[in-house]
Amino acid sequence: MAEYKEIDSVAVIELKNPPANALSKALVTGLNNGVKRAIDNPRIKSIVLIGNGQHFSAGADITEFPRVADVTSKQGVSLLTVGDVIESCNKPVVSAIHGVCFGGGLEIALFSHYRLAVQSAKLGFPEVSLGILPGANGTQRLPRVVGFEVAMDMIVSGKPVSAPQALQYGILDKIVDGDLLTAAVQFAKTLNTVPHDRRLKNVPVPNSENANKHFEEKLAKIKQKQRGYIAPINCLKAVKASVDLPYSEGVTKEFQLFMELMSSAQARGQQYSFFSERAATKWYLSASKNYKVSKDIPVKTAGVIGAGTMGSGIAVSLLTSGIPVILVEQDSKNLERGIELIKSILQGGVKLKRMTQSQMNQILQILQPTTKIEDLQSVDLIIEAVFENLKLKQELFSKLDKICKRDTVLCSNTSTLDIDKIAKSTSRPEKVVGTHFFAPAHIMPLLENVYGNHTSAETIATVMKLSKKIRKIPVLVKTCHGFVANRTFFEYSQELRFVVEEGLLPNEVDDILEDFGMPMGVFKVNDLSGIDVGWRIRQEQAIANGFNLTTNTRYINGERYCAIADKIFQAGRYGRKTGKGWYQYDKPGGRVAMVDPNVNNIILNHCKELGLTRRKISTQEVIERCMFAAINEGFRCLEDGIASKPEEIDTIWLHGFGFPRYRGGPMFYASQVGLRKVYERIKYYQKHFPETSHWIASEMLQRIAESGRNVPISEWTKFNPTPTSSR
Ligand code: 3H9
Repeated sequence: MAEYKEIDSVAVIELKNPPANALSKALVTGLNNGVKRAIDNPRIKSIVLIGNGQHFSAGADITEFPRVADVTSKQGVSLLTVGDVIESCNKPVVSAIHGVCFGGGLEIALFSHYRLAVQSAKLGFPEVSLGILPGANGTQRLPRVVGFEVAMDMIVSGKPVSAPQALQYGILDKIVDGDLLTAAVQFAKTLNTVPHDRRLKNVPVPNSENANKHFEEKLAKIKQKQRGYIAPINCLKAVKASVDLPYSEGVTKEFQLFMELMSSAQARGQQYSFFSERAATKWYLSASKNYKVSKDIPVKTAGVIGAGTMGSGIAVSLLTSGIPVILVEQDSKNLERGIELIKSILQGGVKLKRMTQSQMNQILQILQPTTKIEDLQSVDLIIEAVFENLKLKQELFSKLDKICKRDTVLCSNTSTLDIDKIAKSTSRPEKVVGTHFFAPAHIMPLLENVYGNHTSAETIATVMKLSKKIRKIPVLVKTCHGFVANRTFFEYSQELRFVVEEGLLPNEVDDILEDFGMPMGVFKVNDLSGIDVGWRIRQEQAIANGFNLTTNTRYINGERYCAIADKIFQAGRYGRKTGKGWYQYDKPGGRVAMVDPNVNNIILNHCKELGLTRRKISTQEVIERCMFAAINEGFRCLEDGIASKPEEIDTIWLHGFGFPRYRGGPMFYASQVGLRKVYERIKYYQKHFPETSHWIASEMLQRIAESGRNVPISEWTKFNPTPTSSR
């Protein structure tokens, strides 16, 4: 776990816990033993700590977090006890850093007396994203090196800094070229004693004159931008303690704030999110088709068809990851508009200093706009982003099948359509796959990849690998109407439209959702995505299923239907782009949503026409109805084999819909409410709303709820009554 060796008068202790040298109890104990061994050996004059493999250390072992006492224990060996041993050691200790040096790893480095790194190393405290704070004195030590303001920014944001930046801040003493171990040993040999100020607890926090002002400003920002999150606030308070209190009291304050977070439901949700994002990328169809054994086709060139908002965003994601793109539009006018859109997105990146003007120019050089679809004949992969219409997509895929080389992967950015129906129009269904991006495609992190009955493992491996390359969080699901994202979101939003039909106004519903932690209420989301888009999807579906949808429709095949959204569409209110939708906006394309009495009149008239008596609806009812409807549909996705584990559904909601990370995702939220209660309430709503089939409880949910025990989320799929594959 920690390997000890001696090079001349230098003891080298290598942190070894692949893949990221997480500081498990065993590794910390090994480190402690190694340092003590070096202290006890009179031949040893100095000590080097270094990481084995790709990183110095990714910090404390998060898998051990459920046992809070282990992480924080002042008895036995913890990060704090080994830190004290390192800091008080009279032989100079040098941390030699490469890869990442995060969290507890950086705390170990800050207990050390000197820090060296290679140019490519990254250093930071990402604890805030796990719902905690750097609890091994990181909040008291970092400010003593970099000052209050920088420490506050690093710890509250959780963002790492590069080695050159760390050198500038004084976190590093030196950046070394060549072999890190050789350089560190050489450096360690030049050291004899540990100067007083090399033990950070002896040093005051520099540049702290304006700490009160910075603290207040940051607190206001957190309350506005990270509404509902408690970890950033405790991080901020802990860093402030480094200025307000002597070291020994500061660490006590840090401990108290750390424990508050560690035992919070938010930390459980955020840590679950960390692991569920990783679990979601591990796809498995069978023993010979899964993420471990299936090989991808390298994507060196790509095509994007459709230069609208989605197509342009997709092209930007590919281009900024270094993949040359051939962008196809049907005519030069639309093509020109797409190029302008791409330029304006890139220009935004330049403005935000995410790239330089010359980097932007280089990116544009690998963009090849064209109106000739034949230009796509030799690309490795194509993403189609045309209108959401099955016939149109089938025609396009049939054409691509004839034009493109045999191993080109054909992807559709459909958000609802069955991939098998699209694949059917080609002679290569094994190469057809869904890549469902979320708007704006260059910003939203989720990529819902969709496999059909004929999609090959190689094609799946290709899009999963590509997703990571273009910095997306991929989730693989099976084809069906709406896949997981839109299937579950549909029930959520439909239930909220019913709530409006029964008594609340759109802004009242949105306020409740935003208080729950959603970044935007559902009606604001509708306005952003376009009321006309939703209307068109509903019309398409109605036509496909052979019925006529009008503003008088109340039931579809006996199912309750709410036509208010269609009435909003009929009133010419298409959302933000027209300056009015569920809300009134300051201007077309504007962002400031205001309540519009005209919308309220449409709703009230709708109810009057139908003879509906409006009523007061509680916050609890709103949350239960939208969340439990989505959760029940989530269980059905598991039953149908559309999703293979709850973590996939949660990752989709976290990164596709901005579900609050501290709640983990809807399925995790259900586990926190308790599945027994969720099930009981679903049965209650079914009794009250028998004409809505999404209240028929999923059999899987029922089985778990009636099992009489608190089944952990990792075991839910064992209760699936209809496991459809071996995934
Ligand atoms: C902390 O330090 C608290 C202290 O301040 C105070 C305590 C008192 N623990 O992401 P990847 C696993 S809190 C356990 O797929 P990449 C990860 O689950 C800690 N496991 O690869 C995955 O496992 P699997 C603060 C960890 O190359 C595998 O490593 N630190 C840990 O894209 C590969 O990970 C953080 O928050 C861990 N700390 O990225 C850092 N870290 O293969 C969190 C990773 O079974 N980690 N694993 O799915 C990261 O940011 C990224 O994982 C890292 C590698 C950049 C390291």
